[in-house]
Amino acid sequence: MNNSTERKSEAANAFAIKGKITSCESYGSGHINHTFLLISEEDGQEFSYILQQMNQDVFKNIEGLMKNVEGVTSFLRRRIIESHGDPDRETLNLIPTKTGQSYYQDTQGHFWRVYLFIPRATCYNLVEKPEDFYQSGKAFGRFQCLLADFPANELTETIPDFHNTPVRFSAFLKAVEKDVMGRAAQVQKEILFIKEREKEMGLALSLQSQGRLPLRVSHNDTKLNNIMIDDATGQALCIIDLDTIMPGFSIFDFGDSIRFGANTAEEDEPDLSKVSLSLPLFEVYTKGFLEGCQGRLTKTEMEMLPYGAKMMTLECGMRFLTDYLEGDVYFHVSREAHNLDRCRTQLALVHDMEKKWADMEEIVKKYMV
Ligand code: ADP
Ligand code: GN1
Ligand code: MG
Repeated sequence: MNNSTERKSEAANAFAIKGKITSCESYGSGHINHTFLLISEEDGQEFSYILQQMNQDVFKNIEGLMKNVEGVTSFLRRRIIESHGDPDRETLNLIPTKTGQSYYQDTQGHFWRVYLFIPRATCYNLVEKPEDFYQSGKAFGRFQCLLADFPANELTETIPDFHNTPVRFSAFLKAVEKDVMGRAAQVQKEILFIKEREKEMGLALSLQSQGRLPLRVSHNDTKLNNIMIDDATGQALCIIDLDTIMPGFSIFDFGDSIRFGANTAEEDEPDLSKVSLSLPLFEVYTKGFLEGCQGRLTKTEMEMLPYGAKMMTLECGMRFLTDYLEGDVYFHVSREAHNLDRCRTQLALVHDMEKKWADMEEIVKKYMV
C-alpha cells in the first residue's frame, strides 16, 4: 500500500460506516477537495458513501467550516422532514466518526469527512436539457430563501474576501508582478483584458456600502456540478459543496451559475469558438431563480443580476490566470496549461456577455416581479 492508500484507508475506517469496505476510488470533478466513492458491504447488501479529504490550503479553519456544514445540513434536514421530503437525498448528511465527531484528522494531520452517497442522481458539467438548468435556478433561489431564516451570525467566514473582486484583482496584479513561473509574457492579452475592466470590479461593494445591496446568507459556489439532478424525475434534488456558505451577495450566487451553466462550452474547453453565452439558458435560469427566490430580492438586486453574471465570470477568469501565473497551486489541474484554458474560456464568455448586454437586461426585466 502506498502512502495515500494508507491514509485513505485510515480515514475511512475512522467513520461509523456500515459493514466492511470493499472499494474506495476517486470520484467526481471538483477542483478543490479530494473526493472518493466509498463502498462497503454487509450481509450481501452494499452501502455507498462519499469520503472527502478537505483542502487545508484553501480552507484554513476546518473546525469552523465543519460547524457551518453541520449547522446548515441539520437545519435543512429539519425543513425537509417538515415538508415531507426525503432527508437522505434532498440534503447532504454527514456520517460521524466512531467517536461521534463530524470530521477526522488523520495521523499526518489531514482532515476528512464522510457523507451519505446520494444515489440515482447526477451532477452535470454541461447543461444537457434546458429544463435541468431551469430546475437548478429554482433550487438555488429556493435555497437562498430557505437560508434567509438561518442565523447568519453563526456562520464562520470560511474564506475571507471570497467574492471580493477588488481584493482578487490585487492578488492577480501581485502574481503578474512576481511572475514566479515566467509565464506572464505569453498571457499579455489576457492580462490587459482584465486590467481594462478594473473600474467595474468594485460596484457591488460600493452599492453595499450605500445600503443598496443587502448581504445575505449565500452558497458562493453555485456552479451546475454542485447540484444533483434526480435521474428519475429530472428535478433538482440536492445542493452540495457547502464549504463556502457564508454571508455574500445574491447576485453572485446567480452569476456563478450563469458563468458555468449558460456557457455553451465546458469551463476548460480549449476551442474558444465553442464558448458563448446562451441567451435561452440565461433566460430559463433567470426565470427559475426569480421564481425560487419568491419575491425576496430587492429591485436593485434584480437589476444587478447581469452584472453579477459578468463579475463572477471575470473574477473566475482572473483567479484561473492568477493560479496559472503562480504555478497551479490552488485549482486541481490535469493537463499542461489547464488553468490558462480555463481563464481563456471565462474571458471569452465575458466578451460575449458584453455583446449581449442589452438582451440580458431585457430578459431580467421580463421576469422581475
Ligand atoms: P469540490 O469542492 O472539490 O468541488 P464537491 O463537494 O463538490 O467537492 O464534490 C465533488 C463531486 O463529488 C461532486 O461534483 C459530485 O459529483 C460528487 N459528490 C459530492 N458529494 C456527493 C454525495 N453526497 N453524493 C453523491 N455524489 C457526491
Ligand atoms: C472551485 O470546489 P469547486 O470545484 O466546486 C472554487 C470556485 C470556482 C470553481 C471554478 C472553494 O469550485 O470558487 O468558481 O472552482 N471553489 C473554491 O470551477 O475556491
Ligand atoms: Mg464542487
